[in-house]
Amino acid sequence: MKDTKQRWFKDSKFGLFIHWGLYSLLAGEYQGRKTEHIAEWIMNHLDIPVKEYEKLAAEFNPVHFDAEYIVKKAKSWGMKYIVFTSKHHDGFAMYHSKCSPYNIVDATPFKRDVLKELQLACEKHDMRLGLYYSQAQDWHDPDGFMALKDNSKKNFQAYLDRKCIPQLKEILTGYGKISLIWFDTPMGTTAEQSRNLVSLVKSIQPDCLVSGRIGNDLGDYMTTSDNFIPLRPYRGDWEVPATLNDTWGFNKDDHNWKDPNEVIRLLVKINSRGGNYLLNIGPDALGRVPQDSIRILDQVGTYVNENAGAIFGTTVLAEPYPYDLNWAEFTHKPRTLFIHVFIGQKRVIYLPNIGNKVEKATLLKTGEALSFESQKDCEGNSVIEVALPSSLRQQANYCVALGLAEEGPVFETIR
Ligand code: JFZ
Repeated sequence: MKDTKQRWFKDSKFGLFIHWGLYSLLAGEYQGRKTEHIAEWIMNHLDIPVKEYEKLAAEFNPVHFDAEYIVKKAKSWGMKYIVFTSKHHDGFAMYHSKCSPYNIVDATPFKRDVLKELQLACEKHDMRLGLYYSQAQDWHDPDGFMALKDNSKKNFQAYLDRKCIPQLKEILTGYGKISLIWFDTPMGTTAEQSRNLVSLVKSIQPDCLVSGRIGNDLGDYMTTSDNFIPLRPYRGDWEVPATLNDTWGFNKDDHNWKDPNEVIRLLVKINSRGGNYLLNIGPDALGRVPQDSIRILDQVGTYVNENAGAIFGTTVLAEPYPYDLNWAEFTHKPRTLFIHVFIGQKRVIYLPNIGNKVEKATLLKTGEALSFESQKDCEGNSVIEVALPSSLRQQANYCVALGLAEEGPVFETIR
């Protein structure tokens, strides 16, 4: 079982992923050709030669980047940690690296160490900072792996020694407390190489977590496949990395934004199963966060703030609710069941198989008491019915808290 043994990770529930790099400048299109894939992979998918891609650095001048704005926004959305791409597969360091001039300070007209800015903003606003670092794929270094290409002639260890390890040392020593390193796509990394990278991280910052994608079954917690949620409660600590549209890095043509209500539901679903939701934004070439991302996350944040008590500090139910519902998700604290309702037009909440004695029902965001009845249905199963005030009938996305008499099981199994 993967266990971070760290309270902050278990309690976080919601974090912000930031994919930002030279690819953001291309925004999904290079010399009139568009990528059909995730935008940060454009160099690979469109076969842009290193010497060509490198030239992007000279144009990278994201004057609107504002670390404090992003951190304050994340805080306002209820997020507890940020994971920033310090180096993605393209090999470009988004901080002032001393071991590779291919970095945002030395290679761009911008010359600002955005990681330093992010660190300071996180410290100022009490936000945890984690760093994505692409340890295996590096499309800039001749010995770094590149997916979908021939890697057979590469000396991967030489790349690790020359770039990956020195850069990890830099990001773990120069930017304050780093709460986690988000390794990714381990590809051909051997078990020994993975173990060595983990040891390196822990030797510099013992409390720094390592993501599941270090490979070889290592890592402090499980990272699901992108945008995928385990069906059953997964024992141990885990996280779902997810997008708001269909790309991580900015793509000007991707308007397939998720409905904010769907995002709220995904968050609660993931939390109810014990996971954290690491939700992505992809700033553009000028460092601006897409307005659609802000719009969606502002709405999600409203739900999170109004119902924080039903999200943070919740624990996974020993037994999930035995029926598949299309209108609700449940979270739980000792002696309290939270019913998150996601569809409108409901007159009552009718739930069979509540085994525990219900003592009270309240609308969480206002504290308003709701009338309810506990009965037996014709088959002898316990049923609870909560009356919803007419003011709620047009609404979706609210949470009803049921106070329970006992700490024991909440639900009855289906007999
Ligand atoms: C990886 C990256 O390649 C991608 O650019 C992005 O950073 C994302 C968060 O992580 O993408 C993956 C990695 C693994 C799987 C899918 C996408 N996987 O195992 O299914």
